[in-house]
This record gives sequence, structure tokens and C-alpha cells, in this order.
Amino acid sequence: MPNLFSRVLVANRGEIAIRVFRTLRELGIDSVAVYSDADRGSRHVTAADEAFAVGGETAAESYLAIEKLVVAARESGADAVHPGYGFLAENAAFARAVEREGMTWIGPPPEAIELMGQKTAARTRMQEAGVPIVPGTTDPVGGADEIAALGEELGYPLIIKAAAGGGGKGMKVVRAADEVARAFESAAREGHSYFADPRVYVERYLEDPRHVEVQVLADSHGNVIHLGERDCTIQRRHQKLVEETPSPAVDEELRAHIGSIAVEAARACGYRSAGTIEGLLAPDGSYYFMEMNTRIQVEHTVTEEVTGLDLVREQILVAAGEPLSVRQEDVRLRGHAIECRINAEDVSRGFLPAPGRITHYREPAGPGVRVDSGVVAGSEISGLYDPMIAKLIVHDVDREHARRRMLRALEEFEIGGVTTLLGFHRALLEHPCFVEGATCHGIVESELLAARAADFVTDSYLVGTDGTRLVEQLLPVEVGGRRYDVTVLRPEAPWAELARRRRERSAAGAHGGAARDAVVSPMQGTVLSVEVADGDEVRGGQVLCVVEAMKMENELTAHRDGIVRELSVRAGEPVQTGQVICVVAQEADGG
Ligand code: MV4
Repeated sequence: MPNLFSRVLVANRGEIAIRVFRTLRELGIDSVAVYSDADRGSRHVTAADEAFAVGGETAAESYLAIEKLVVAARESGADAVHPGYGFLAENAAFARAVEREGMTWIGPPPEAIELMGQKTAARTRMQEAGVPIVPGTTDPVGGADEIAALGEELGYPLIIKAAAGGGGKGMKVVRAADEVARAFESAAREGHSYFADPRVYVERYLEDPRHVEVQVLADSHGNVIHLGERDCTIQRRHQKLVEETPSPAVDEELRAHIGSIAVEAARACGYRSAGTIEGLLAPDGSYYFMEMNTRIQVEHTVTEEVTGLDLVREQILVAAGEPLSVRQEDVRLRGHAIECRINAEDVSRGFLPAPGRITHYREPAGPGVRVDSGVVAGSEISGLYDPMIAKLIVHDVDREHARRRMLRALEEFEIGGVTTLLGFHRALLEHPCFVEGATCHGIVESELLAARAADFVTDSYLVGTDGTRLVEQLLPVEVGGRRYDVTVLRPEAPWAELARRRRERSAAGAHGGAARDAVVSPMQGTVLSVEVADGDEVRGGQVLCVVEAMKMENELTAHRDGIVRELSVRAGEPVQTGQVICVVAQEADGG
């Protein structure tokens, strides 16, 4: 056994902290947890050999407080720090603060973090290294006229992205010249509010791409290898929901091609540790560098399943100066792995986070099933953090077997007390788009899938005497020592009612009536601007108003040609999910 570390502090919480502790334990290294006030009772705290309180009421005050973490690391006697994933993992100042204290940073060089954090600098470096980037600018654009000129040159559609961004924040698609000014200002405002940096750059917009990323590993001896790709095309508002490897769209030849692109990209930024090259795979098979994630990712698990490697172990070995444990020619990809993110979210309310206490919890098990989680029955899913309850990962001989295994595991998973994505994943994995390995763009957001998801949660309905719907629940009871299963009828959960009404409405389809004329806000937020007035004639697709929600600007558009009636919002006002913004009436309706 090489001389590694004696004690490592993990500057993170939840499932990833526990994931790192497990590898540390196997390597014979002591683990140190940190926790905020909100996390005193969390599982990751007792899963470590030692734990340090870092105080704080909010996420920003606890986990993002570099100073407190460095002090905790020093006091604990740690000789290295692992950041997990999340914002601190890609914070060069944190990496430097750890190294300044004489401890080892289990991650990439701070310079690589910094370079890849600046999207235009990263694009420039990649272009110089011969790595293909999406055609567009490699410098921030000066103004809307510059974008319009680029539109003349490259053609539309274009996409405007935040220069300090990543993960889809501050992105705006521009389909024609007359949309440039508005999109530019909106992207700049979003960049400013998210990253305190209003600079943006422009790329050609690729239609129906796949999000295909390549896992790389690099050590300090000049070895850089790739571990194949992960397909993360199934996302909602840039939140990944399902990840799998291999990609249904990548064959051996393409894998070798994008693998060598990823290795070149990692070399070009002087990389060390585990990292991910995120790219876009166009329908014509061309592959472009998009950005690099300089951390271990949520979905690293699927790569571990098909390679049999422990990526956290490789990170620790590399940080200790050891060479990678595997050479490129020894990497074997076996079978197929899929990960579903089991979030506490309500599909029937547009994936609204559904924090609360988990009252009942039982994980699936059996062949080829892995659950990475940081909760137990009784855990509170706090509104402060990401609402992920668990990652469910399956591995099997090929994609179709893995898909069926995932459906079996989803069925076994029991989570009570909070609304989760379990039903959504069951509906999605049974959908023909997933079975075919298609991009599923638009399917994830569809009402149909939300309705099917609700079906899995409440599978049998009975109508009560007062007209309210009742659901059947099987409860075990003991009478005189003998066990019986009794069927109890309970009122349906309020959200299930909502989901069913939506389903009935969408099933009503073309002959839906007046409700279909209404334009409703799909999210809670603040009206930034109203672009039309009562009585205006509008075309389908025309912007009616802009709603800001969670610092993202969302354009609400007319769903058809018509006249704006009953406009009920003004700039600066709050709107609720489902609130009617206006009605787009057809002239024949008589206004
Ligand atoms: C794009 C794109 C099309 N063209 N860039 C960036 C962040 C990531 N979450 C999605 N991003 C995209 N960048 C160009 N030049 C389309 C997307 C995109 C996407 C890509 C693959 C799979 C699913 C997607 C969902 C939304 C947006």
C-alpha cells in the first residue's frame, strides 16, 4: 500500500460525503465530516470517523465558507481535503487556501479550475489545442449588433451563453435577427444576477443534440486516460435526471474519437485528477467540446459500474502523487449502467421541490442494484439544499436488461412522507422514446408523462360516499396474534387530485373549450415586463410577458394567433404557478 493520507476532511454533505468516506475507509484513511446547523442530525455526520460543526444558518454561510472549512481541516489534523461536487469543488480560491495550509487538495490544479470556469478562455484554449468547439465567438461579445453580424455570417439559430456560466444558466436561443436585442439583454442580466458577470458569448445553436460527456483521469506522471462516455441527454431545465453509459448513440469508433478529443482537452489545460469533458453530439455525428467539469460528478457512478473502477480512489491516489491504477489499453467497458436521480420533487407542479420529512424508507437491492444516498427514515429533506434523496444505479449486460432492472428497482423503492420522482422515472423508462434511446426532448416536460407518473403513485381509486376520491392502502394488523392484511380507504392526496385534473384536461384535447384560451404562468416568480396590451392582436409564439423565477428569465408566449383579453399582470408583480396571465381569444369567440 503506498503512503497515502492519514486523515481526509470531506467538505461536503449528503450522499457524496458518504460516498467518499466509503473509499477512505477501504484505503485505511480516517474521515472527517463537516456539518451545518441544519445538518446536525444528518447521516453523513455519523458516517465519518470524526465530525466538525461549521455553524451557519444558510448554505452560503456554512458550506461555502472557505475559512471555516480550512480551520476545521487544520483542527481535525487532516492532511488532505476532498470537496465532493457542488460549488466549492470548482472554487480555485478554496483549492489554494487548502494548499496554503500545507494540506493536499484532492482535485485538479487551481489553474485548471480557473481556466475552465471562464467559458470563453476555455474555448480559446481548446481551439488552440485542436479540440473541436461549437462555431461561434471565443471572446465575450460587445453588444447586440455584434451578435446580429454573427447571425449574418453563421446564420440562425444562435445561442447566447453566459461567459462565467455553465450548466445552462443564462442561456438564450435566438431564432431570428429581430430577437437578438432582447435575448442579449436577458442573457446579460441573468449572467449578472447568477455569476456577477454580465459578459456573454455566442455559439451556433445545434438542433436536437445529445449531451454526451467523457470521463477522464489524469495523474502527475503524464498519464491521461478516458473511461468512455456518459449520455445525459435527459434533463429538465438543465437538471440532469437520467444518465447512462454507454450512450445509445455512440459506437466503438465514435467512442475512440471522442475519447481522444477528451484526452487532448485534459492535456491542454494541464489537468490532474478526475474530470469530465461535456460535449454536444449533433444528429450528423459531429462532436463538439462544450465545457469541462473539474470535479467528480453526481453521475460518476455509472462509469464505475461499467469499468469496475473506483473513481474516488483514483482521485486520492493521484493527489498523493501515485500513478493511475489502470492504463488506457486495460480499460474494459462491461455491459450497461443507468442512474436515476430520485429527487423530492412534484412532477404535477412542474418539478417543484417538495421538501419534507421522510416517514418511511426502504431501498431496493438485489443483483446489479446500487443506491447512493444520504438519508434514512426520519431524515428531513431541507429546502436549503438540492432536493436529491438518492441516486439509484443499475448495471446489467445490455441497455434493455438494464432498463428492465431499473424498472424493477424503482418498483421496490419505498419512500413515504415526501413526493418523489419514483413514478416519473417509471413512466419515462417505459416510454417508447427511452426504449428507443431517442433524445426525448420535450417528453420530459410533457403533461402525459406527468399523468402517467401519478398513476404509479396511486394505483387504485374508489369513490367515497361524499364524492371525494379514496385510495386503497393495505395495512397489516394483528388480531389475537394472528396477522391480517386489511384494506384501508383514505382520502386521496391533494396533489393527486391536481394531477388527475390536468390529465383529464389534456385528454379532453382539441374540444377543450374556454380554459384552453388562457395563458397561465408555469412557474412562481416575478413579472419583469409585459410586452402586450389588452386588445392587441398577437401571433402564436409571440412573447406576452417575461417572468423571472429563481434568477432565470422565462418568456411566456401566445399559444396561437388571437386577441389579448383579460390581461391581469403588470411588471414588478408576483405571479403564482397556474395563475392566468391573460386570454388569447379568437375573433370568432366574440372577445
Ligand atoms: C447547446 C444546445 C444547442 N446548441 N449549445 C448547455 C447546457 C446544457 N445543460 C444544455 N446545453 C445546451 N447547449 C448549442 N450551441 C443545447 C443545449 C441543451 C441540451 C443539449 C443536450 C441535451 C439536452 C439539452 C437540453 C437543453 C439544452
